[in-house]
Amino acid sequence: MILPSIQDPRDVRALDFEQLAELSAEIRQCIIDTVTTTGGHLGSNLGVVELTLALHRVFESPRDVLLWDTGHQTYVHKILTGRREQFSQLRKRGGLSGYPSRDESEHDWIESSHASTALSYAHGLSVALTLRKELVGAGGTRRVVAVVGDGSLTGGMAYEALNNLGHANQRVVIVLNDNGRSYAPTISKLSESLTQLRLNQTYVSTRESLRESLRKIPGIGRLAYLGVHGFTSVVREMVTPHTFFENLGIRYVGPIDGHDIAALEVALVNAANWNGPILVHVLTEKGKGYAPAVGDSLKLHDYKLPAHNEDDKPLPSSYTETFSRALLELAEKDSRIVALTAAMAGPTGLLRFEQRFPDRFFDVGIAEQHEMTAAAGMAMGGLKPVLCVYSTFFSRAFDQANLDVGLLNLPVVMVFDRAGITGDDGPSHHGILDMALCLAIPNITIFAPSTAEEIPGMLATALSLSGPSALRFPKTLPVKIDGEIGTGQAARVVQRGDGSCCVLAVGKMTATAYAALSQMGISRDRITLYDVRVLPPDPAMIDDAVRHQRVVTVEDGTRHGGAGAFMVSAVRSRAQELRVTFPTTRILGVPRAYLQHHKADLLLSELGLDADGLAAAFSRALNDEPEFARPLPESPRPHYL
Ligand SMILES: Cc1ncc(C[n+]2csc(CCOP(=O)(O)OP(=O)(O)O)c2C)c(N)n1
Repeated sequence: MILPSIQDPRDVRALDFEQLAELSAEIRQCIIDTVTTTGGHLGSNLGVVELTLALHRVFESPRDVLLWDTGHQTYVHKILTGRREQFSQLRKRGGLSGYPSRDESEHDWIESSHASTALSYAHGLSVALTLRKELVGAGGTRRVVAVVGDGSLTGGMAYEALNNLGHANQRVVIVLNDNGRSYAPTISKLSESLTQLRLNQTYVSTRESLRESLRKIPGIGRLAYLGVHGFTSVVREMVTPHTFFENLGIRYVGPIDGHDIAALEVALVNAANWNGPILVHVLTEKGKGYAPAVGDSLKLHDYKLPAHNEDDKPLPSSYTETFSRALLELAEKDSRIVALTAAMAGPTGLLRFEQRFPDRFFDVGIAEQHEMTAAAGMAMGGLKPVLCVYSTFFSRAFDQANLDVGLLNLPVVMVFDRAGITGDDGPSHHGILDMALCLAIPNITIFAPSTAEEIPGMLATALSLSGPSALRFPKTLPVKIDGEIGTGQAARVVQRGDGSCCVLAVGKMTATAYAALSQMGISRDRITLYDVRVLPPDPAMIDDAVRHQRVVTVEDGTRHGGAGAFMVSAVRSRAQELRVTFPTTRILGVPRAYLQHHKADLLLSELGLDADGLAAAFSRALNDEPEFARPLPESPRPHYL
């Protein structure tokens, strides 16, 4: 075994190619063993084993800055940078994050995990190192390297950065890790032409004959035989990707076999010496070495533990699945309904729609901003667009939702899956801002189903509106609550109390609040519980809340500027209008903090947002005891260059 001796990237520089092949196999096994028990990005990481080894052999991290776009493909990097022993604790509380983390290692620079940012960070860091006279060629010896997937290259930010890097001639090595896929095959013309290059028989045979002739030249040896310059100049004349990048001012090299460490090293060494931005196009196989991943196009990306929810095939009763079926049913009856996704058709429940209505389904690439404004255009043209996105990625498209959709009052239905605290993926993936962001859009109607059964009616109502709407639901499996399903935009009384306290619960927190009441003995009779269902809130509910002595709001999003704050403000305004005494108010929700990775249920319980926590909070409210402040999780971020 070689792997146990790898404590630091320097250790891999000492190995020969035979040992590297052995190490690659060991790393793959380690990743398979771990990820099939912890869940995580299996396919993406198995594809970059050799690439990561080559990068750490050619560049000297952390002196050279290695940036990983999205960061879901950094397991090998973690294993090589002193974290092998903690790797079994991947995505577990107190264990390694599933993304790069500055808290974990000085080898990790960025941790955004929303795609398409690395090239912009690279530009900024390269500028900073230039001004500090530390960049190679600018008086120093350091380099900036950004690895970006072909999927992440479909995002607008990546193009903005390419444009800027090329124009500024800023010295950065860009490694395009092209496996032809994001979750599903990558949707972009550029990707298509990259794929053609991969499949181009003339190119392949030319490359082979070139390799053969090089091999035969005495004294040149393996490096020249693998040298990129020779055959890329031939390729350059034949196929298009280089023109795309070079017209932007970025030197193009490739494509290089991403599983051939020697070839990668030659290409990277050459690129490191290029005085300007240069892109090394590397072909990798997603899921390499794990047959079930290679064979399954959708599971390839993300390995979900069977005990949880196999995301791409949602369980029959999940919110996503209920939405998926409801959309299909409505779309059968109304041909104006179209659906959009930003490269996540499977996880957002659109596969069925795509199959049934291929002409009405649009995968726009990892491009949420464009997705939103494209939906606006479709609505303007008389269609009824349903735009599906994870709650966390909606933040990307806020400006477009506000000004391109909202300002024009266009009937776009935005569907936010994975709303609320999501868990294992950590701070960047919690869906805790969508409510606060949407409430800032003056004319939007937001539907928050408390149970999956609410979804079909809410979706139908949303599609009947003449302006924008949002439907937000969580990943967790739904629960049932007593009583009828709500209708239209009305709130729903779940339980009527004696006027002491009115609890206004949003979405899935209604069930938690209901469970809390059952723990409260006779004091539960003092509480009225509402399933808020829609925001801005039902005026009848606010009128009723005003007549209570106390109002407590509960949500699984930020409590600052979220649904609770909005409803409390409505209660106060109404009390003023009616000239009655304000009820005392409390807002329960997610504090202002970056919440680290942990199981969603456990995070909610730490925040006092489980049934026990809510029962205690309701009792404190009834007794007029102060709500105690919970210590906020710290998120220290070291700064280094
Ligand atoms: C803004 C944004 N939207 C969606 C996602 C979800 N997501 C995570 S990885 C991924 C696919 C990335 O594809 P690629 O960059 O080609 O990497 P690969 O996994 O194929 O190596 C997507 C869509 C994200 N991280 N960020």
